[in-house]
Amino acid sequence: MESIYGEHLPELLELQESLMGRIGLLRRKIIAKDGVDPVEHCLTRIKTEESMRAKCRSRGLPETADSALYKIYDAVGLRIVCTFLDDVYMIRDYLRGFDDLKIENEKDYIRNVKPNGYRSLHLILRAKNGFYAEIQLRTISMDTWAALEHQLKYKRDVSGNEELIVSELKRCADELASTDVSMQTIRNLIRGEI
Ligand code: 0O2
Repeated sequence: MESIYGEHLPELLELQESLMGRIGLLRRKIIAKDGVDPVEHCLTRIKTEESMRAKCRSRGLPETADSALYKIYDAVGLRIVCTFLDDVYMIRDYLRGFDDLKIENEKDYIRNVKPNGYRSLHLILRAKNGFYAEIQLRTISMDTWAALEHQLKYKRDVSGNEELIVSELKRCADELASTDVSMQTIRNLIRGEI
């Protein structure tokens, strides 16, 4: 079967590489300025064929390159895991300043937490070549929660305990979020910023 990305996979790979390069340069610039790296780690992926086709179906879109490239915006994905809460917004502000990239949409699930407790800042970028990429920015705590929750979602046979599991996951997310705020406060105190 032909790839859902048609002949455009090399361009997606190019966009992915260029964004990772930009993030690398940005980190070096911030380290030179502030002496610390605001990014704990950064991951990237091209959405798999299977996952992209499933997303098209779930959106009622035909499984075509047009859907995958122009109707769904996360064929190229980057996840930037930051050390502190403020760093998430600092990186976002730097990204806003990249003049060859347009931020088409921003979803702030940190300020508007998802009902299950998911937190992250999602940016949809559009590159000059017309292709989109999704950048997820989050703290280490948010990333830990999302990774564990993602794994648990695939565990079946929770019959009878569903409500408890959902509320416990939400509680863990909120506790981690409160730790993020405390850690940020400690850093501000150390830096003499408060
Ligand atoms: P994958 O494998 O991570 O790519 P969008 O499709 O992004 O334009 P949508 O569908 O409203 O818009 O998505 P949303 O809610 O903005 O975020 C989509 C991505 O965020 C997901 O990608 C996950 O990576 C992450 N995400 C969102 N909600 C949750 C959640 O409750 N738990 C976890 N663990 N991750 C979440 P995909 O497409 O699901 O898959």
